[in-house]
Amino acid sequence: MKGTAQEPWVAVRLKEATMNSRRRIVLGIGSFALVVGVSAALADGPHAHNPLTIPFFSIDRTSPSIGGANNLHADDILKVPGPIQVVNNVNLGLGRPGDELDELSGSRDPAVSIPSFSLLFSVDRLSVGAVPPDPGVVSMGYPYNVQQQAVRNQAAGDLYMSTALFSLSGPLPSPRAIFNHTMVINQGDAGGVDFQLDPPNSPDDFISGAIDDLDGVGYSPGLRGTLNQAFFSLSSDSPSLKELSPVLPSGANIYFDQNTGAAGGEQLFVSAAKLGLQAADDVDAFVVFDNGNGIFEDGIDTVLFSLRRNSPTLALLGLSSADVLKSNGAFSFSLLASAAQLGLLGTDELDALELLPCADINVCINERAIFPEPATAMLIIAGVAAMRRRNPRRR
Ligand SMILES: [Ca+2]
Ligand SMILES: [Ca+2]
Ligand SMILES: [Ca+2]
Ligand SMILES: [Ca+2]
Repeated sequence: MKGTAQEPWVAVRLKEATMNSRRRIVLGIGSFALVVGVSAALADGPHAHNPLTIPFFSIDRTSPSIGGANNLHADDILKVPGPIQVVNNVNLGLGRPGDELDELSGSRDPAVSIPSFSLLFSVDRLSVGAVPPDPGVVSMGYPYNVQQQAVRNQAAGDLYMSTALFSLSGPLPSPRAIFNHTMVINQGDAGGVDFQLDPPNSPDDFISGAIDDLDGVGYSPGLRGTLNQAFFSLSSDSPSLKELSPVLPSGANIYFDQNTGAAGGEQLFVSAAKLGLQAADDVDAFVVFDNGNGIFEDGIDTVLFSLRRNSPTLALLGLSSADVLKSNGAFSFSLLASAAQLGLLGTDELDALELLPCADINVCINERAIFPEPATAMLIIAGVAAMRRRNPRRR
C-alpha cells in the first residue's frame, strides 16, 4: 500500500526533469489531482487488501441492533448491506419470543480435502483475549486482535482469523512463534470490511455503552448471495427447541433446514448424544461438512464446534468454551484447537466459527487482515520501532 502510493511520485518526478515549462504546468495540475486522489484513498479508513466476503451472520438478543428500522431478531440470519434478514426466523421454524439462533452454517463437502485452513471466529462481550497483537503481525501493518479491541469495548462484533493454520487433524507447524489471531472483519466502519453493526466505529476508537454480539457466522459455499439451505443451532433456553425436537430438545443439537424460503423443512441433523455431548450442553459455534443429504452419518460427515460457558461437558473434561472440538459422530469428539492455540484465554467464549482455506498464513494475513488508515498506521509503526529500540534483544 505504501509502495503503490509512492511509485507514481517517482515516475512523475523523473518525467518532470525532462519536460519543458508548459508541460510542467499541465503536469503540475495532474500532480495536484494525484495528491487529491491519493489523499482521498488514504482518508478511506481501515480496510483490507483483499477483503473477505462478509459472511451471513446472526447477533444475540441483547444487541442494540435488535429491532431497529429493519426489525432484526436474534433468530434471523442477517446479511450486509443493512444489516437485513437473508432468512427470516419463521422460515427456520423459529420466531417464538426468546428464541436465540446460536450459529448458522452452509455445508462443505467432506470429500473435498482442505489440507490447511485458518479458523475464523468471534468472541463474546466478556472475552479479553490471551495475548496482545503479535509484534511480527503488527510490523506487517495489522495491529488489531481481541485483546486490543476488548480494551476499546468493541471486540464482540468482530471476526478474527487464527495466525496458526490447522488441518482436520489439529494444528500445523507455523512460521509464527506465538499463537495469536488478527482481525479480518470489524463490527463497524472499516471501509466496508465490516458487519454494519454497533458501535458504528473504526477499530481505533474507544467506545462506551452497549455493543452488538456477533454470535453466528456462515458462508454458503457454492451459493452466491443466497442461503437456500442452512444448518443451525439454538441456545438451550430457546422455546422453539421443544417444537423442533419434542423428545430430546437440546441446545447441542444441530438442525438442517432444507428450504429457508418458507416455514417447514427443518429437521434434526445431528443430536447432542451423537456428537459425544450431554443434552444440557450448548453448542454455540460450528462448521458442518455434510455429504449433501442433510443427515449426519458417522465416519462420513464432520462437525467442528465449540461449547458455551457452563456446558457440563466442559467442566467434566477440563475443556474451555473457547476450544474448537471435532466430531465424526459415533458418540465421541476430540480437541481440534485449544483456546491457547487461538490466542484466547480458557475463560474466553468463542461464539461463532468458520474456516478459511489457506496454504501460507503470511499471505493470508497480508490479503485478509484489517489495516488502519495510514495516519494511524504510521503512529503504530513508529511505536513498534520505539519499542524495538528500547528492547534491542527482542526478536
Ligand atoms: Ca454462536
Ligand atoms: Ca471492533
Ligand atoms: Ca424452512
Ligand atoms: Ca463456545
